[in-house]
Amino acid sequence: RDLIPENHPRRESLLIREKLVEAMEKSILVPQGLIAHGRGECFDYLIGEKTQSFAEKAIEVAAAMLLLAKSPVISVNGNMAALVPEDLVKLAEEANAKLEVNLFYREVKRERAIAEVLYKANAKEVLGVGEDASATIPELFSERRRVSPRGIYIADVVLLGLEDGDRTEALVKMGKKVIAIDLNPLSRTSRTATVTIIDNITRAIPKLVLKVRELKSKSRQDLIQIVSNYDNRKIIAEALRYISERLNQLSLSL
Ligand code: PTJ
Repeated sequence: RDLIPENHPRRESLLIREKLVEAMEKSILVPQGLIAHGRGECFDYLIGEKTQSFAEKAIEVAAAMLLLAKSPVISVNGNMAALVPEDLVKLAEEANAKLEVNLFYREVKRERAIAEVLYKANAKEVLGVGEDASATIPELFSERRRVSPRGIYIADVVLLGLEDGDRTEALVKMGKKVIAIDLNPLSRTSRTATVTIIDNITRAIPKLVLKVRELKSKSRQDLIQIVSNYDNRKIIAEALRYISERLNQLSLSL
């Protein structure tokens, strides 16, 4: 951290890397999480490291969907806990959602470390730790299949970030609505989710908190209206077009 100069043009991005390395040292993050983040950084470059309009639209729909849900759950993995623990807790509070630890590389030590980070950030309850993850998502073979019977198992809306495609597919097959935050518009998660926020979790989660707060005053009818005309394929197509047009512009300006 001390080795990163104050005026380094990419200081913020480098500090995020430091956060991830620290989280890895505390067993919150797996080394594979660093690699996943690197892939994300590359896509973030391509979208200009800003929340673009395709993400703003998805954030609005996601906020309305969370407010309309009966049992919304925020699924937390190592990368999310390392980067945005306070905002995840705020989001859970604002949207009246539960927080559940769900890991691809599941280990009790990691589950506990992640729950501890969330409790430190003022979480009231964290599901999915140890014996609590006693229910099983059908047709899923990774450790992500183990979920809380009080949380993801009975949820109607699940928000997740940095995910492998298998669980998203399995959750959708169970009839759940899935809100995914993924910088890669081409990933299976992005293409399978009900709503895909193509943005960095470090920007998307705080923006989602604000949007939920803003939409809370709307009527149920207004919220249904926001959700009803949404087409996720259009959002993904918009992101891909944005990237290709941006690269085209950049190639002309060299
Ligand atoms: O903590 P665990 O055990 O659950 O493991 C988590 C990882 C991330 C290691 C695991 O889920 C994994 O291997 O994920 P993938 O299949 O690499 O997918 C991660 C996706 O998240 C990729 O499409 C990345 O582009 C994207 N991504 C990476 N960093 C960010 C991101 N999306 C949003 N914000 C980011 N900061």
